[in-house]
Amino acid sequence: MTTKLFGEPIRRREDARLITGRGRYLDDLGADALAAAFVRSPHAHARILDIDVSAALDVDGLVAIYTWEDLPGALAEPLPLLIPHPALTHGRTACPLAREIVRHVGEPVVMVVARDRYLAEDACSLIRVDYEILKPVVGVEEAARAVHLVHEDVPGNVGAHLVQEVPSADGRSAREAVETAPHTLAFRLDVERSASMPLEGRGVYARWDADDRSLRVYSSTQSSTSVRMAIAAKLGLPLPKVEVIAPDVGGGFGVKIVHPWPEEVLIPWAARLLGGEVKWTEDRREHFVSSAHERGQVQYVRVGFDDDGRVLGLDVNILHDHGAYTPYGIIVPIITSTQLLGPYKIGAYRVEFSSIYTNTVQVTPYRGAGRPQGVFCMERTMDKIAAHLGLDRTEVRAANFIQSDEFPYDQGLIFQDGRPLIYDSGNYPEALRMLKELIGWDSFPEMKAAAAAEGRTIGIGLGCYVEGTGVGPYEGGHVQITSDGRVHVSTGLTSQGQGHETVFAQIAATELGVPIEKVSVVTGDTRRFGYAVGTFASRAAVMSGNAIALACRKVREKALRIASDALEADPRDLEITDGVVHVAGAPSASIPLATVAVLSNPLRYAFDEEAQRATQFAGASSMDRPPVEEGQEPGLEGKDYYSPIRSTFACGMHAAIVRTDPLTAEIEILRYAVVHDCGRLINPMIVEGQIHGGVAQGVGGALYEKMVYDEHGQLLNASFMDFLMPYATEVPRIETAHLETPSPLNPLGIKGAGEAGVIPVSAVIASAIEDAEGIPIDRMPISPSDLHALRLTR
Ligand code: MCN
Repeated sequence: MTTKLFGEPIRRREDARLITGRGRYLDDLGADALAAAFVRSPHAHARILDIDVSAALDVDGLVAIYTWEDLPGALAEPLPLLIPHPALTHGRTACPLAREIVRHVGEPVVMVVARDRYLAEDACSLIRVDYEILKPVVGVEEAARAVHLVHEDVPGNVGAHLVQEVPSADGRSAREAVETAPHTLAFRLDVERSASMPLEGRGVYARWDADDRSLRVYSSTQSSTSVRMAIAAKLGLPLPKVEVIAPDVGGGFGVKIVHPWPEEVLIPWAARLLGGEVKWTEDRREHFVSSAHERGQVQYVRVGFDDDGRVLGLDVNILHDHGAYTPYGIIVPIITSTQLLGPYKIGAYRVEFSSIYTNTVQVTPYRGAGRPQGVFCMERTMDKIAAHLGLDRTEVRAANFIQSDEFPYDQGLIFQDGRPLIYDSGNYPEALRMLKELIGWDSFPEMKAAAAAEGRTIGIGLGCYVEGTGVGPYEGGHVQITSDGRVHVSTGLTSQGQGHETVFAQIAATELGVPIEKVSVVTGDTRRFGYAVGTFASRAAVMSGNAIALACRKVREKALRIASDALEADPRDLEITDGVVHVAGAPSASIPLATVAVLSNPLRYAFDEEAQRATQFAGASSMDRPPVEEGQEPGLEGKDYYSPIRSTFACGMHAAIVRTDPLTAEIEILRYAVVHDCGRLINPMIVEGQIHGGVAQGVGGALYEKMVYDEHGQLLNASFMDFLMPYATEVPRIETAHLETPSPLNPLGIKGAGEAGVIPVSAVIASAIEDAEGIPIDRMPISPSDLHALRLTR
């Protein structure tokens, strides 16, 4: 490998297109398609008595109106429950259109198709649905009391209940260890509901080809392959007759993962039924009330520790608010409960969670997926131990760290993929040392004193986490070199702004020894790559990155074999530089990869210069067509898959300095520092961008974002006027340092980075506010009025 691009901070190749308005998003497509709109439930819990569409039938331009009764066969069934789990004894999913009962505001009840969206919305407004209002269940603790039920057949509103227990080395249970420890603390932590809020909402555009009896579907999705499988299954079409393409996607952050959304099966169905094109683009209110939320957990903690702050026993009980349905099973609380321990080795651990139904929109994974709640729990615990013992907060963490010679480290828990949770590599003491230096931890007391002398209140805080990334089961890569010397890379997972066009090209260019300008990358298009899982769980770099590298290695080997015949040299003596294969040390004995690509195909016509040149090397006319050797395939292309034995664990540590206003209780982040370890970096600039974006989202979760429901299950702040998100003005400059402990689990030594930034932010900001104010901060987000109220209790 002579063209080194892996590890270089090169600029994102996709940005010129995306920031100059040349991106092609879902709503840029299908200008002539019929438009769909939905009548959605205005009630949190109600029985549908009657649907009267008669007034809507007079709308000029109306094409069709569908209710649940119109849905045929499998389409009328509840949508699939994607990740079953033995603890999920009462998993529930919704039908694409509501059947009899609605269980949250925003649940789709009627689909209308019309000539354009305005007419479709007009028709929606004329449809009368008679409801019998049922008692709504709102608030997870209220739901757990089970005075009323969300699903009549789910006792106690409990969808799942799980206990995992890891005893101490001497066989004591966590509860015993807590009770017998020299010091014990008990407290309750509350993390509010929030949501991923991509700037582009969801959307689907489907085209039925009556001649070919096939569907082409565009969806703003994080997994085109699973949307394709769902459409084929629900519509009874053979898989090859369905193509799904993810165009440019304006953010996903989890909400567009693999679950087939109702609209993703209804719109293609309507397109086939109507024999044409149908499109639906989600509006912002729909996104608030009909897509999905996350976070939303109440956590009760009991901890026992010794005089040095070492945790001897930790007992955590989690109430997880699942909303009305569980399409992903218990993935979020299981991630919280198994990743909560972070970089620490704890004497004995017991975690119990109950997944509780409420009459609110369903909960599905949002960037970080349960980890921000877990880290909030663990890091608040560390700070409380430090405060109780009068120790420095970094000392308590250091006392509990897994050491770098203890890997692989088995936490004794079962991870979300059903396999043992084993950390592969890391260096937590070094990460903390780097963080303390970056933020100036040791000199902060003088800074604080100086600020106090000027009447300013400042505080410093930190938070540490470990994140399982790169989950399986597999991802693939396909690489083809064409006779113009260009390299075409495709992988089935999709992109929502992570920079995949750049990093995958960096990997291919490095592996094949070609200039990056020659490499093009396609993602999320089932025409190019049919088998794939999707982009979530910070898995693209690990999964597709390694698959592409493996595919490139196959192609490289083939190229060297063909070139060695042409150059009459041993393949082991060959190198590829700038797209030319040459004998090491003898650059004149060379053959361009473009020519090798022509030679790889016995069917050669002298269409171009490269083909003519190839005949010189082949020593025969272009009409001479030797047979393809046994075991070989024509063409210079290769495909490979990567399937890990288990996840690889990234780590990070963040610190912040905040100022709190003595009068207004306004909270300002003065500095924010990150030390991050995602193994070998493919592109440090992209990783920093990912971390910065994640921290910005984390600042939202720490200070602003919160879904406010009233007792009727109405979401009171379902617009960007009322749901606060941080702007550039609220996000501080983020100082970042990288630590690279390669993963021993995959050929490229990489770990994921896409979610990292968001994970500890609430814990870090809480730690800093607590330091500034001297008041325990046990809930997130915290607004100036919350802080003011807390001050009054002091
Ligand atoms: N990378 C790298 N070196 C590493 C690890 C990662 O250069 N050692 C690069 C990757 O090549 C990729 C980026 O960093 O370009 C993120 O990589 P990875 O951690 O594999 O995460 P994914 O690509 O799988 O992205 C998913 C992740 C998740 S789970 C959410 S949620 C999220 C996120 O990425 N949603 C995003 N980042 C997002 N960024 C944008 N702009 N939009 C979203 O919706």
